[in-house]
Amino acid sequence: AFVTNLLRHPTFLNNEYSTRFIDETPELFDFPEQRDRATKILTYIADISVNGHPETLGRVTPKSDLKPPRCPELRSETPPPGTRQLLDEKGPKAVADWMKAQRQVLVTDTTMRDGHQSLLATRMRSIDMIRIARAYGANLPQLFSVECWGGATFDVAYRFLQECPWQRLRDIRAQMPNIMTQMLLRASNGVGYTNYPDNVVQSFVAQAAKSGVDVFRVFDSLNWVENMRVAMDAVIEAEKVCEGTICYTGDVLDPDRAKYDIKYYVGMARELEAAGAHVLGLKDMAGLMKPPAARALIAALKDAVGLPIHFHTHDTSGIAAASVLAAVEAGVDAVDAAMDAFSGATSQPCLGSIVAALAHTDRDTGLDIAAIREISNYWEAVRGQYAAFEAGLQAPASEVYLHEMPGGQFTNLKAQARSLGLEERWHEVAQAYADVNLMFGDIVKVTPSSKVVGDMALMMVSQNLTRAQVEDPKVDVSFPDSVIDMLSGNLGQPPGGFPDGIVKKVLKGKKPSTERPGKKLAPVDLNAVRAEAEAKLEVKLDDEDLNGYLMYPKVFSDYAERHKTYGPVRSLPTRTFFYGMEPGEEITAEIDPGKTLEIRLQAISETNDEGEAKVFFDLNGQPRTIRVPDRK
Ligand code: BTN
Ligand code: 3PY
Ligand code: ZN
Repeated sequence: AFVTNLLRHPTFLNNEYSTRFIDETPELFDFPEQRDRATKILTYIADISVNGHPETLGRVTPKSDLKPPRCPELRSETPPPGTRQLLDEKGPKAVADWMKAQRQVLVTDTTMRDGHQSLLATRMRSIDMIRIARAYGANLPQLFSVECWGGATFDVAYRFLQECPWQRLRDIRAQMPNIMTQMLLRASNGVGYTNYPDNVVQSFVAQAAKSGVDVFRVFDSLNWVENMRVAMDAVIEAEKVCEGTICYTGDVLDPDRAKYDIKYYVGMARELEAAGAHVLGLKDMAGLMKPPAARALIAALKDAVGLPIHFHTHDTSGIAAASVLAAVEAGVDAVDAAMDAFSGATSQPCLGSIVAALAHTDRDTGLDIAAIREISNYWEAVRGQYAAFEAGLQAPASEVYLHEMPGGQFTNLKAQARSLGLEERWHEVAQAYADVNLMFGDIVKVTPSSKVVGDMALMMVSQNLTRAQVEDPKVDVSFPDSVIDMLSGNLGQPPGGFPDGIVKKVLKGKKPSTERPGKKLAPVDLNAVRAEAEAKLEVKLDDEDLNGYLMYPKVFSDYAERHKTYGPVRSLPTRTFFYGMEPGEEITAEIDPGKTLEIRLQAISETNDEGEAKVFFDLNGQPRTIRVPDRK
């Protein structure tokens, strides 16, 4: 192994070594660990090749003639300075001033976060993002930001992809040093589904800033600004861009939905400005903002606050690009879009088309449409690898105006409905979702409040309960835990509070809390938790690990346990990760910069009497055999 390391070392290969090379090159000696990690990866490949991946079994398989994703040529060797340099040199307030001073519409690319969250159940792996990040920096340096972190991507990375979300962030940041990275943060709910103690939220934000997040889009799932302050203050403290965000629901032009009228949103915008936001986010998570509403609301917000406005929407209805263009006419400063191949339906509207529509106008984005096409071609090939996770909308659906489900929830809830045998009754689920919303007092529905509404809707359809029955004090109903939790006040307060009748019924007369949930949660002793978790998992936890554990103790622990067995599987090609290898196939996996494993699967034996199969590999020229249980 030492000789292999020596012969492969770039310094040695380039004839640049001196007599002290061996003494000065400690990595020549780390073969035991490399061998260990290689064995782990081979164990993973062997297992998946024999048994299949539990997540893709029985699902659509990628086309066999799929072309591998190819990165475009870089248009510049060193990435031209962009928004990241502005933030680092002049700070977040300067970023906000610059945004307002621009005529050009600023564009955020959401492909690496909301795009795949809304189309592929959040299953995109880090390797597919990191590979293209350099091309973003070199070829699209005018982008305002790249949304690539937070929301559901955090727990899905640990839970389903067996990889570290923090490492993803650091790697994207390193490859794309000139464009601001952006994350979605659920305020006091962090990147989870529950309200965390204040110091956990603060620690998480500080770590995210340190690991590479530049823009924090902070929202609250009930639009309660009071519950956003801890997170917003932490972002401001870290000197990153605090995008204080309004979640849009209802229809500002519909007199029957007067609860969420222009006055309501203007009031919230003023509160966010007073709370110190640098940018005002307008988050239309379900894609409800029709073009005339966008025109009216954005004009009103521009009038009311001095902050630049950043508009986010979803194309579920098929009309989102028109809303974006209406927002642009009304003077919006920045908009979100997904790269063409990851756009449309429950995702964001199409980035290339928006850029083309604005070209040669006074609000031209300045983005290179050919560069966009090339990057989108890369994404097209990437998307093909994830065919198993496509669950999408076949056509635009105005039904979204009925149910108001967030784009990121839609496919998820549909899958949940399927698993309960309710697939055929999807339109009833949609109607129930709408009914539950009104029963809860017409609330904002976005993670985590959207999950609560979804849980209740599924329960009603599966038990054939109507809204009237659920509200009837004489009908006995056993409510989902998430409903009890929300109506107890544990996610905070919606505008106007929850209706008394339903609260009484759900809580059986117990008094709900109307205080900020974080106020009564004791601070967590971070060092004690770290020591405890290290002892339990028998691994050292760095600060990133600790913050992952604090958000998701069980999910992180399971990840850490699997990591001991399977090692750095993040470095495997996506096809291998989900489908294993065929005899005769060869792949490479870069487990560390410059440390590449060349893996060839030679053969798979018959399963023996003990139920084990042998998988024969060639690893960097050496034969290796791995035995795995055949669980088929
Ligand atoms: C998951 O549990 O769904 C995702 C993580 C992968 C778990 C690995 S895949 C190989 C082995 N076989 C299993 O059934 N689980 C582990
Ligand atoms: C999330 O919180 O993950 C969302 O995408 C909300 O829209
Ligand atoms: Zn979204």
